[in-house]
Amino acid sequence: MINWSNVDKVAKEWLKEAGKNIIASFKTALQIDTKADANDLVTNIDKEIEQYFINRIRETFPSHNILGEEGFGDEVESMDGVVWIIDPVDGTMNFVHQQRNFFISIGIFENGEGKLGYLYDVVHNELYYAKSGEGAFWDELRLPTLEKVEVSEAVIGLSASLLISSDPNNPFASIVKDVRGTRSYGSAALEFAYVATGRLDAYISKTLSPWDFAGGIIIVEEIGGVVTDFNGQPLNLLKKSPVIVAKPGLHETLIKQYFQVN
Ligand code: 2AM
Ligand code: CA
Ligand code: CA
Ligand code: CA
Repeated sequence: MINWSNVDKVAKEWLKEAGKNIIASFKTALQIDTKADANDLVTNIDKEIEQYFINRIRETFPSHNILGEEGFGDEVESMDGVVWIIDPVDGTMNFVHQQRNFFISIGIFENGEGKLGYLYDVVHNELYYAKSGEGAFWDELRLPTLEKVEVSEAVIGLSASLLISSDPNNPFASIVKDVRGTRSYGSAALEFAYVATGRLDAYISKTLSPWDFAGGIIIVEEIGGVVTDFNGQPLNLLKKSPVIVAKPGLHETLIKQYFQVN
């Protein structure tokens, strides 16, 4: 039997420690590289923080598997057993350019079921987390269940790049016209935390990787939010996917009205 309270306790300690290390790095020179394209950044801090978590997890829970964005973890091919999915810095461009609006994201799963989710706003020292079946929290504050909202009253997060399209029926352009407002924060983890706290009613992204949504999905689903791909199908925790995360009702309407048009 896994002592989840103990896993939760140490995960929180490690998050705080990692956060302190990131803040301390603001005073040092960053080493910035690119990955898939010129806008896809990675720094020495992304790598160091991922390695920090992996070292701690391996010495404390040697049987657990780890999937990390920067590739220092295991080659995870199945969700069997306990799997930690880690994004050491979500919003690396924000980290590099703004020194804010970046999060650490961790989701811990047992046989594919979300058990513990963490989204850590390092700069504000605010932790959003959920223990499956026991609620979701913003530090000590329990987050209420998410309520339904109409499209016309919704404020949603999406990237401006979704609007660059020659398609006259671009669903994202229609959504932008119909909602109350849009915001672009550049960190999927932040946007999941904002949906969880009601600061956003929905967040839409064309491609996210497992480490972008693993922590967030556990928190948002714990309080009745809905997370799927654009067809309304559940996300595969080991694959890249389009993602729509929203309050109940709004999620169904967005899928039906904008993505399931024949
Ligand atoms: P990252 O900063 O950890 O890479 C930016 O819009 C959001 O999308 C961030 O959460 C970012 O995570 C994620 N993202 C996913 N794939 C990306 C890519 N190829 N380039 C930049 N950001 C990406
Ligand atoms: Ca990245
Ligand atoms: Ca990410
Ligand atoms: Ca990252």
